[in-house]
Amino acid sequence: MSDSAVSVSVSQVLSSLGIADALLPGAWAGAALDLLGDGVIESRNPADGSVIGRVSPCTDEQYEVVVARAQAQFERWRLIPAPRRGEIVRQMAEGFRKHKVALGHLVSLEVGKVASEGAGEVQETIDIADFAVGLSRQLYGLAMHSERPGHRMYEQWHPLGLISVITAFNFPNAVWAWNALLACVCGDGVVWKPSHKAPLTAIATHRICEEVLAAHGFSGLFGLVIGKNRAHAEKMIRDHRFPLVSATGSTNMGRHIGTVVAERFGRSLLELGGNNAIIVTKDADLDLALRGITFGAVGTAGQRCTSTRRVYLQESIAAEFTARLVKAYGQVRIGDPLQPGTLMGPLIDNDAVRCFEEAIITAVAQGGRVLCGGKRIDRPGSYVEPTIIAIQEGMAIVKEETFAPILYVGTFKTLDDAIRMQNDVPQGLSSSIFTTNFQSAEQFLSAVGSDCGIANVNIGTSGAEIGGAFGGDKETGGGREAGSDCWKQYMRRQTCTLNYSKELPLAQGVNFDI
Ligand code: UN1
Repeated sequence: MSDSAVSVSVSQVLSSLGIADALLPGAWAGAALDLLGDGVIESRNPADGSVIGRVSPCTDEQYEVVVARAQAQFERWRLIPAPRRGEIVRQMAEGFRKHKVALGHLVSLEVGKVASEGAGEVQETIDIADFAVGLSRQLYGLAMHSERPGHRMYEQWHPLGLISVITAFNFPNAVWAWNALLACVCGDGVVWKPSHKAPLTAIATHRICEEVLAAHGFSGLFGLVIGKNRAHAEKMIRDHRFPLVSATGSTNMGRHIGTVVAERFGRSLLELGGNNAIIVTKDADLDLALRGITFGAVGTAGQRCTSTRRVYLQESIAAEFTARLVKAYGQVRIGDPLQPGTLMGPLIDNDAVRCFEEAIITAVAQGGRVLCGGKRIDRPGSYVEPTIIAIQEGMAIVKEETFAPILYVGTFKTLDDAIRMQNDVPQGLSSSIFTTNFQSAEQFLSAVGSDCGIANVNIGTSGAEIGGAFGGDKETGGGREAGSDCWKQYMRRQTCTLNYSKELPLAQGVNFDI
């Protein structure tokens, strides 16, 4: 473990992002960074518990200003041709490229990701921005053949309106970008309620985009609403000005948001809990499996929705592979996220450490055996040991998502059993199999295989590229974000039928002649 000081200073990072000494205009930000003042939201570095910034939360009046401004700008923005909107998003991508290093460091300072993961997160934002630029010329609708003579039928996609984006601490930059940058080329406005645990990353991210928008006369098309508690989120989900609420967080949070938004016939796009498993068959390339599992379970200190939480090993390889896994865990360098070579940083805060400790106590009480780790690390900051727990079938805790580096390891006899156990949880986000057997791989990917939104072969459960649709079913919420055709959720579909004949034939052969 490394004890050396943070190699990158907070003030350097903030000043290179242009947010060190400036009070952000509340009119568009809805929050002011107030490094020396008495802002009530404290951003803390989870690596040592120090306060790295204070933010004044958005007031009710500011909320109104932010939403009204975004709404007014949306009404003009929707008339801008989509490829032109794409050009403006391209300029935002340039901003993210320019600030990639500093913004990545800020992510590390604020949420404890190791340096390459902080930079990787900003890269994910750049990737989705580039994707959105291409998409801005491909918002295609279908043309259909009408059953009536002299008629033409097609569908077209119009901007939807204002999108509310509610994000979690663990991807404080990229998950917003998945939503906002697609919504932007689709012609929408966006109001963002980030996690109060990562307000500085949100302010810096927002500022990069606001500069571009302001240069084109669209200042405020993106709004930012930072609050200490759930009050603003509660307001947003009830606010009819948001036809779509896109939210990332816990299943409990999503159940509440989904219900409230459905009641007013809004749409919700939910990306909730995951409980992702990796199956390793006896013929797998075990070196690959070892690396895939370690990154999936220990990377981001187990704080991704896609983190690997369960592993099922075929019986004949289980003992030896488990020993290798325990050995690999012993080699994980834990410490300051910005120190070169660190592989695992801290958890986000002390509450997360408590959840980690409680889950381990519960697992042991239910018959689990701690094979390594299991404790808080005695040093400043919210550090815990990456933990492996041998499980038996039927342990209730294994069906829950704990946002921490706890890996449950079980065994199986047949692939049918493994797939059944992998699916036997309420969540349905990501899943993997490590195998060199073609039939096992295809069975895992078949309609009776994995029930998750993401199913991988010889790749871990986390670290998806933006090109595919990201999300999962069951209690993961059913939403799909990022690539593929996810853009359709940010637009409204209109089916148009034109009659260019001199007759008025009715569909389905109905006669109604007067
Ligand atoms: C999340 O944890 O909410 O696939 C998002 C991954 C990342 C995104 C994770 N691309 O792990």
